[in-house]
Amino acid sequence: MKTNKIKMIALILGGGAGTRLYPLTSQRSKPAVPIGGKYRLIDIPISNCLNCGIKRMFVLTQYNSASLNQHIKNTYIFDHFTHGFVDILAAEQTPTSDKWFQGTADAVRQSMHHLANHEHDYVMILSGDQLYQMDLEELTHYHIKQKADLTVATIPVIDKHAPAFGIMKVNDKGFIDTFTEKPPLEVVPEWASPVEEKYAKQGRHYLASMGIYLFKRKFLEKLFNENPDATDFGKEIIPLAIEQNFKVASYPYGGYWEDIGTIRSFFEANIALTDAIPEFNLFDDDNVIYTRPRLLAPSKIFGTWFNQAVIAEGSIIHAKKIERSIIGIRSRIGNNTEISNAIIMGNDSYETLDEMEKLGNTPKRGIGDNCQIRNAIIDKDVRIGSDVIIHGSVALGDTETDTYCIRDGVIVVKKGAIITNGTKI
Ligand code: ADQ
Ligand code: ADP
Repeated sequence: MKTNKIKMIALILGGGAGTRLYPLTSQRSKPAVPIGGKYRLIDIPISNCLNCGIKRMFVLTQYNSASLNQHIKNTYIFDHFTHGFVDILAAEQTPTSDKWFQGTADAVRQSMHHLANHEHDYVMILSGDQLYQMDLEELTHYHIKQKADLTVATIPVIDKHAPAFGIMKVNDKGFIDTFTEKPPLEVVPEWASPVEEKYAKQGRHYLASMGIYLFKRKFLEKLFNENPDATDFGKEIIPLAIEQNFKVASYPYGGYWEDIGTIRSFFEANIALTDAIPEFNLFDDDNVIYTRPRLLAPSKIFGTWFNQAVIAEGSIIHAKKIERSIIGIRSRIGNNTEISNAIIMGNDSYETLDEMEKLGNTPKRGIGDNCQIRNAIIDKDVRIGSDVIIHGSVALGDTETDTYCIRDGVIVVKKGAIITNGTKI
């Protein structure tokens, strides 16, 4: 592919503190959060890059975790003809800095010295918590055609969503004239732009930055050198580049794109994968989503009624009914249990029959008999006993206990939690 000849390095912003995805991020870094039953968040941007011929990537994360390391090391293995790599750069103490990444631009700035060893003319910056399949090669050709210093991928959004994004105005040559990071709702109407009719009909009058940036290497270095205090792309770097009259292009994108940075959006994006024809397509030979090959056994099912369910491999399911749910790898679900609108992340390993015998009153790993689970996320390695009811609902306020959290009506059972027989949440 042509992008191979274009000397490009991709940096994937793997997450700040990860507080918005808590408790899924309490024991792992954000890129390692499981999604779609068998993938991890980081697989999405990495697969996007690989499908577009970008084979050199750094994942920038606030803190490293064993599971992230293991996943990357065991999944993204390149042969010596490819010269590809996926390396994790965690915030680190250096002789000049003892601080964590202070923001997105600071994360990139602190990582620049690692890039210096690799020949490159362009730096692609991607976000680690978005679900989308974009042709990054087309974006690159657009950037080159426009002779831009920086290109920002842009999507039209409705007024209510605009305050969550960087909003811009673009001139008829495709360059960004003005940019405001997360405008308050009152001023949003001032930022309306002429958009294609199909977007106008949906009320999507506002051009939002997708947090996907393509920089000329020299330009990025210049911006960092001249603005040593800038720590964030949206708040500082992008507006500064526009103010200083550099060529900042907008690359219009119209496909599926979902920010999955909060529990609610993460939950909905996962459940949407159970639709008959989901907007995010996992069944596409040309856009494979890569993940760790685990060589698990096929799943075994005993009389369960399924509707819109995504079932990962290695599972043993006796349940009565499973609907609009994601069932993750190595899940074990007991008799007569009903699950709907739920994400069951599965298990990291199996319990042997011997181990199960020694458990006494502790429930087995997985979900027991006669349970009802709805509007919930069950993290990995959870032990749910029998006759347990877990019903998430928007009527429930946000709360936290040792074993679960409620966020925007979704009950999230924490990794490794033990929920005893008869519990009702
Ligand atoms: P936000 O998504 O609010 O806005 P931010 O929370 O800073 O921006 O995160 C961008 C990406 O970088 C996320 O993947 C996040 O996890 C990661 N990240 C954040 N801080 C980090 C850090 N210190 N170290 C490593 N990674 C970090 C941005 C832009 C907006 C744009 C939206 C689109 O600022 O202009 O509209 O993205 O989602
Ligand atoms: P997560 O990020 O999902 O919380 P972990 O940090 O627990 O994941 O690590 C998951 C990895 O650890 C998996 O690759 C799994 O193979 C391995 N693992 C965890 N527990 C065990 C175990 N008891 N035996 C073998 N492998 C395990």
